[in-house]
Amino acid sequence: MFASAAVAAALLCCCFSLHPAFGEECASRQEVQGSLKQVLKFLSAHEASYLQNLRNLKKKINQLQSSAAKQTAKAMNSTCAKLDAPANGRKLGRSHGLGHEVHFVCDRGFELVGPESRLCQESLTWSGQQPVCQDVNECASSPCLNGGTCVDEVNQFSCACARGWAGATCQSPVPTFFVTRTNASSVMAAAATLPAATTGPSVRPSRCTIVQGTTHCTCEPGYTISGRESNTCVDIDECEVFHNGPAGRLCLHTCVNTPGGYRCSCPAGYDVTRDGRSCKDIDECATRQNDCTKDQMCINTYGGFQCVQVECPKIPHATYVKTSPMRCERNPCPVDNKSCSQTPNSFSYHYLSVVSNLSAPRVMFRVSALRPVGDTLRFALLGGRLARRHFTVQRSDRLTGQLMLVSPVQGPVTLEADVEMSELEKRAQLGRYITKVTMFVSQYDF
Ligand SMILES: [Ca+2]
Ligand SMILES: [Ca+2]
Repeated sequence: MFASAAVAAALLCCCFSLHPAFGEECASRQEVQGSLKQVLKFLSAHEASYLQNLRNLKKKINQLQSSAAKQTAKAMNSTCAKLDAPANGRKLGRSHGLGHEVHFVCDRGFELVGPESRLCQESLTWSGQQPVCQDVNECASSPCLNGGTCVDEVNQFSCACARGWAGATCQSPVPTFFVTRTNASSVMAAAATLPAATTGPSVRPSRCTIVQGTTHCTCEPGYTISGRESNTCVDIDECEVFHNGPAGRLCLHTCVNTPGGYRCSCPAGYDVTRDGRSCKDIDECATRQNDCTKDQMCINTYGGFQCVQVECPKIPHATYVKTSPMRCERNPCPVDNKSCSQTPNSFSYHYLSVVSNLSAPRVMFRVSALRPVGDTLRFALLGGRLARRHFTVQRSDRLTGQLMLVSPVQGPVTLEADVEMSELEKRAQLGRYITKVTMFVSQYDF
């Protein structure tokens, strides 16, 4: 401002000097030159300061630019340290980059202790603590009765029963066998005079003691008094004695009597449980005891396993492409091709493993529309007579249909049911989605 005012004053003086009429009032030529010189000097100083300011500004902008570039490079290369999945669990999310989150889930029978997810923070450290998958303590409810000790196992428990009790939860008393006799003298000799032929693993001598003139003869556990003189003990056939007793079956599958005891055996594909009475399916898929190829999926079933391979259906007017191991989606239809647009939009595949004779009715599977379009959803059961004999499809809420088992099934058998979900808008079909459910029913009730 000051500079432009000075220049204007100088120019005015100049102008007046060029008009002789004002000659006397105007400054002399020398004075004008002096003024102009001063103005030029002033302008040069101002120019220098202006240029200096520009240089400073440019420098600052450069600094800002390079620091922003550094930040970007840092953000692009920045990752948090690799995180491991917890033992007996999984980690979801592979990116360890700044701002990314990973999630944790535990295998069946384990519960997560710690945060469900962790975030890669700006400090390039993960938020929170690493969670652990803790074995769910099935013993927490004290399931073992009559002084039994509970042993927590993965996904189950077993009971170590106190003496005199048996059963999965030590619920059954083990009877003790003894007789009381009064003829003391002959009993004491009994063990020594047993004929050799009657001894063996199933026949043992009894043990008798006299208490206040009364003789008590007892046998080892698993044996009972026998013989005219109560001088022998014979093996108890527990399989016979406890056959369908009040405490239930002694063995879930087959009972094998042994001298002084018994054991339970299980069919192929099962292991005897730790309590010795039940059978537990062997998970061939988890233990690599299967021969499925790498293109196939191993489905564990009760008493066995199945290798399955999802192949997209071949139906007229449409082609399908596999979008995940268990799902096929229709390729886009040509415009105005009604035959194509009426074919199902997708096929999803699900495999269920169940035991024989499951009680019915029972919900086996649910199909839901996540983001429905249109005004109506319709659910229906497709499939043959066998499917209709055992299944029905019901709606459980506005967006969900459920496949119900309506009658118990005796295996071994494989049942298939197709659940169709249709989306409609003013009765016009917008889309059809088929869920193919395959149910592997085992031979046994376990
Ligand atoms: Ca026995
Ligand atoms: Ca199995």
